[in-house]
Amino acid sequence: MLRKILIANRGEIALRINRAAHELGIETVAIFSEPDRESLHVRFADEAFCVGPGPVARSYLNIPNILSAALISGADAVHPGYGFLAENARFAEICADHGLTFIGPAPDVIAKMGDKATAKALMHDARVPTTPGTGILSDVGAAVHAARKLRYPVMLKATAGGGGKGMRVVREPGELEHAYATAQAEAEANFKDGRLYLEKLIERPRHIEVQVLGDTFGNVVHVGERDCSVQKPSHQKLIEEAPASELAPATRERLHDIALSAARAVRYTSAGTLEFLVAGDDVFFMEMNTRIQVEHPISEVVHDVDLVREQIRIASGEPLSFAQQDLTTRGHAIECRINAEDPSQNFAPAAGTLSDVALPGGFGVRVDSHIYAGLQIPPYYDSLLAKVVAHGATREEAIRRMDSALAETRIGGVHTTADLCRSVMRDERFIRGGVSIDFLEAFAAPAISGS
Ligand code: MV4
Repeated sequence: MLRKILIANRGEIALRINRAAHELGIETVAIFSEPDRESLHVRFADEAFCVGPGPVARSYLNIPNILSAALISGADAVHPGYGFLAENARFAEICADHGLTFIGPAPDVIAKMGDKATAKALMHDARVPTTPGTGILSDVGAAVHAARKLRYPVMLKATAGGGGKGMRVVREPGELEHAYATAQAEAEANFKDGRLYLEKLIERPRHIEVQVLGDTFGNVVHVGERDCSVQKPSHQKLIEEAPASELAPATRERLHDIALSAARAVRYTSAGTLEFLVAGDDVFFMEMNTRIQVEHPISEVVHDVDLVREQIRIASGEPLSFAQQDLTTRGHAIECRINAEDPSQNFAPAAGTLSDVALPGGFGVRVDSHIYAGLQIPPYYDSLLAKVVAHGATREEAIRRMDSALAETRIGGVHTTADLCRSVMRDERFIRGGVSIDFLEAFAAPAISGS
């Protein structure tokens, strides 16, 4: 087993990793930026190193400083969490070059999945269903030709993208030239890679993803699916649930089988997520995330599996602690992300100092959070304050439990998404289940327009 893990992250996920490591008897090393000096992730770790000032490029993305902290502390492994360096293949490689175990998949798998057109081609070859579309487009002429063949509406996507940047819906031929130019410019500006590809637009799909785990002995299991259709206009998830509701049993089984073949095709190790667009009984591979995800706790509570512990075990060269047939799905779980942002201002991040803080608890409620009264929210990082997870025997029970948990939640000093999440728990379309990715846009429109 590993002896000492450097946690290359901050906030709630750094606490989550710290707990899993300590439970396994593994020592931890925190890193922090200057404004994060008083953070809980620093206080709870066995050692901590300042890696630079607030801006991420100078601290949490500063590879030389993070590596120095790892080597000086004598850590034997690095857990990247999510965001920051979690899907940076070069960082994973540099860790290995310095004798540090990167707690995640192999660098070449991260790189392949990071390039969306490559990932899609790879998955297509592995007989995973993908959205009808093209490879990399040579120019706008190729796009015009391909769009005519696919038939409108279509979607332009940046191969370096993911998460919505450099993406354009094109409903008719007259819009294509402008969409191509702006998507390319956006991708070039954000990723220094303007290459685009084209897909048939899937209308009103749901975003359903499958959690997988692979060990170094070739064992691959799935830990069920999550429905993450309730997303902000920026494509950031707000509410997730496990299992997905209103999914035909045969479609669910097919989704799981597809995810397993996909993970096996790349000899996947560690925790990963395969994202799909689901429309009726049709399933299309979208992308694979080669990290632990924000919403992993809902899969943990319905399957009674500690995904971060499994990541650490796998990186230590241990086999998975269970087989597929040992897993059962028990009840239903929902996660609400409580962010420091103002839903009425198009989810603008709200910096400030937290005054009153009271987080919910009780039977079937789990809260993953790093906040306390008096904490200053720095402007440099993502705005997640707390993940509230409600687990119930049924979806109805989980929704009611979440509603009470959110009613208990008091966070003063900044705007948060708690009230918006509570309104969703009381929305009849959400309660009915199976909403598509367009749900929140329509739901939040009155709040966003201020009426
Ligand atoms: C799509 C799509 C419809 N058709 N692809 C959004 C982020 C990026 N990962 C891919 N995304 C989409 N790809 C085709 N062919 C719709 C989306 C999409 C979306 C997907 C999941 C969750 C929320 C979304 C919001 C808008 C668009």
